[in-house]
Amino acid sequence: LERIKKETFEKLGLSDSNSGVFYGKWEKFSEKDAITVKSPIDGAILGKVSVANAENYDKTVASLKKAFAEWSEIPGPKRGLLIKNISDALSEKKELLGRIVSLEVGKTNVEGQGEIQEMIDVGYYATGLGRQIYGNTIASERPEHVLYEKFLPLGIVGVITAFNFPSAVWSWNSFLAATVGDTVLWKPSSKAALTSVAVMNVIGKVLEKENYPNIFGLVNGRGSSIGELLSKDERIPLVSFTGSVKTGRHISSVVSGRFGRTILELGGNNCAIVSEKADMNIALKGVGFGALATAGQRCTSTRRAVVSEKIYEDFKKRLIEAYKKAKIGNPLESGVLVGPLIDEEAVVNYEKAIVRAVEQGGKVLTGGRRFKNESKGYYVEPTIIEAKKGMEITKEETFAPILYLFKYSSLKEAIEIHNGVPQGLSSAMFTTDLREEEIFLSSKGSDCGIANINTSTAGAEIGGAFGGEKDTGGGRESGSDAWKAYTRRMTITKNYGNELPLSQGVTFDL
Ligand code: UN1
Repeated sequence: LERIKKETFEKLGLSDSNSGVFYGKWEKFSEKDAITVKSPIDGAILGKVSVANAENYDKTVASLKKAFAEWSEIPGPKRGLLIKNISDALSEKKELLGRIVSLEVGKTNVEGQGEIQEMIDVGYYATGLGRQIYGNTIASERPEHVLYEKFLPLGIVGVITAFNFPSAVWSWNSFLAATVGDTVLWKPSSKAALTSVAVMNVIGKVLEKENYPNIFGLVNGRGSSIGELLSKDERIPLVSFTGSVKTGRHISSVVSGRFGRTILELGGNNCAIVSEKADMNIALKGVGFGALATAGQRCTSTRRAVVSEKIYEDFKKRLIEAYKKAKIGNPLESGVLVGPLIDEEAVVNYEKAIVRAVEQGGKVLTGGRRFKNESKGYYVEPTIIEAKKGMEITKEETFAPILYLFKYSSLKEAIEIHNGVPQGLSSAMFTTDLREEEIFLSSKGSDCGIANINTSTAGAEIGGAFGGEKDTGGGRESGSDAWKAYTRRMTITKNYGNELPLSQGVTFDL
């Protein structure tokens, strides 16, 4: 690990002490309150990242405000081309950046690479968007009038990200926001500070080479102080937040109190319904991937499986077998499917959830304990718990590989269990029956923002809009027309006639 770290750090321009504040140039490293980044793989210190203070926070926002004046004037297709150059640069460094993600947050090698690929994908999507920032032309009720709309840049967009997708979720927001003409202030999770520095290092060089103003600012921080400054900041008309329901609720009230806008991507408690008409192999793989990938630390992780009573015992047996085969350990080793949790606190939360599940009548079918190996990393055994309907713990999101298994006898009951939680991000149904599938996708079915048939709740592509309902917060990011959220819509009525006819038949003889 030491060797991998050394090589990756060198090639990405990282050191033991890194500045975590960027406003066109890097602020000097400061020891005060610096974040000490530990690798969850073995608990070893990777390096330090300094944090922003009120003064350089302000400097960063001021630089973004200045940049906005210039950047928003540049034509969309040109802005898109800059994002293309950024994506090209990220592609060149993909392997190294993916490795930093693995070292810092414990993703397996392929998942670390996938994370960077997700940034590259959304970057190329944004490049095309640069030529497709369009509004509608609407039939006017008045003669010789044109009614149409434009989507104009909004200003500075604040993006607060979580540790589990430390760069991809930032890029969903930032690349779209920049393409529509905004500038972006990034406040990363203090658990993923190094990744933010590595990414901004690559991007900063492209901005400099292309001679564009500084459109991306970075302010690392610990605790809530920087997030709080950002939420209250009148200069930031939109705040996109990914994280817990509790923090999201707070940010939402602060930002809406000043009539700012938010995009919220909060908790998920995603469920897969497995019908007796499912293709069993696909269902096992789909549920297994959803529950185990990123050690159950995705917003889209499968946390509940509701299985038809007709196949319940068979499915259960085979899923347990699959779990027992899944290799746990150093995520950079080939063949490992389940890496560590992010930190000790996450392990404790996992243990507490299991104790509560058992108290509430759940039965541990496999796993349930901290996973011991020779390293000091934060490993746990992937766990399946047979659950009873209504168990309180199954309504919460525990960021760990814990899967609750339920049995159903009718589709109506399955959907009731499926929807019976406060969150509404992702969902899945495994079936080959057209009727069941369409019910699941109808207004009587899944109440989530994302629904999947015969594929996992996790692993959404960037082309669709990403986000969910209820406590998930209602925001949409990434593909489809999610870009509109980063703009202000202007409705335009133009009279090219020689009279002044009024709408709704009103006359006004002045
Ligand atoms: C998240 O967990 O916040 O759909 C994002 C997925 C990934 C993104 C997850 N593409 O699993």
